[in-house]
Amino acid sequence: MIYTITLNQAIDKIKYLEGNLKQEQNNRVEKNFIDLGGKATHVSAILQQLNQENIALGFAGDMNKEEFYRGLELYEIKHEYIEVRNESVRESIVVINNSGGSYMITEKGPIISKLDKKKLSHILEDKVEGGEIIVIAGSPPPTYSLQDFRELIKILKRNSVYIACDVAGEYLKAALEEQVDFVKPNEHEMNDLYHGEEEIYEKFMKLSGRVKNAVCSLGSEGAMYMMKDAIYQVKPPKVDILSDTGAGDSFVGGYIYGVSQNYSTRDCVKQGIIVSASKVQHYGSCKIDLNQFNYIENNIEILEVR
Ligand code: TA6
Repeated sequence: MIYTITLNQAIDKIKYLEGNLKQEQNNRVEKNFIDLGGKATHVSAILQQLNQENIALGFAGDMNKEEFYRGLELYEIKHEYIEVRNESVRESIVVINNSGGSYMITEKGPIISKLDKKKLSHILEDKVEGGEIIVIAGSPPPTYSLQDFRELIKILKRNSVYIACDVAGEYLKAALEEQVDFVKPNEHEMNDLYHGEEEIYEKFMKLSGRVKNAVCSLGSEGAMYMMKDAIYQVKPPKVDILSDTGAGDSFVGGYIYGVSQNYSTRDCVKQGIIVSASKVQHYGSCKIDLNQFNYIENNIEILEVR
């Protein structure tokens, strides 16, 4: 089984503008979408669309749970979220310029009690078995400390499971120290991890020496991975980008699908690129279309960059 853990769930409110966002002006919305938010929940939505069984776990406020659950039903996601009483699932406002480019404005999220933290630990202790895959992704809520995060990983490591983490900042550092199996920083998160002036490739070589499987996502330029001392970049073909929101999460969904199918690292990265290049052709945060996969796969470029 694949479990996804979103510690801080979100609902995405996507506003596609008539023009480009301007300060001190009334920016008119041309199209309005509501979609599931939350990085690991997006992984669940992608796995569902790829017909790969999985269960979504995490915390979700109970005040607006109907709206959140509607999104889960839309993607037929099986879930066991812990409902946080008298708190709301946070909103992530995504503003998309008419001529491309987007802005994301995300709320902090709920206060998680010690009791609710324990509930998640018990679910994982009861459910997770050896050989399974766990994806933890997204920013934890304000009261979910680094120590809580480390303890969560330690519980998972008691079973020989594959732990994938798509987290940033201090949580990424903690994930590396706790020796998870997979991380996927983007360029910004790589530069946050390694402050020096060296090339992104040099930084990626350092990262690859600290974790079994590392990918650095490069937006529309694809993603890079390391294999036998060489660094490869997997580049998608140019496609019409409607929204890049959730592209990184979709990459993780495709990569994890590859892991579940025992693909090679190269093919896991390719699967991630195919899925994310489909996602950006949709306004929604985690919508893909399998009919787009063939064109993308037949026009992917794999370059040895180091
Ligand atoms: O990566 C896109 C996205 O998942 C948005 O859909 C929004 O939910 C946001 O990121 C949540 O990110 P965070 O890091 O705050 O968990």
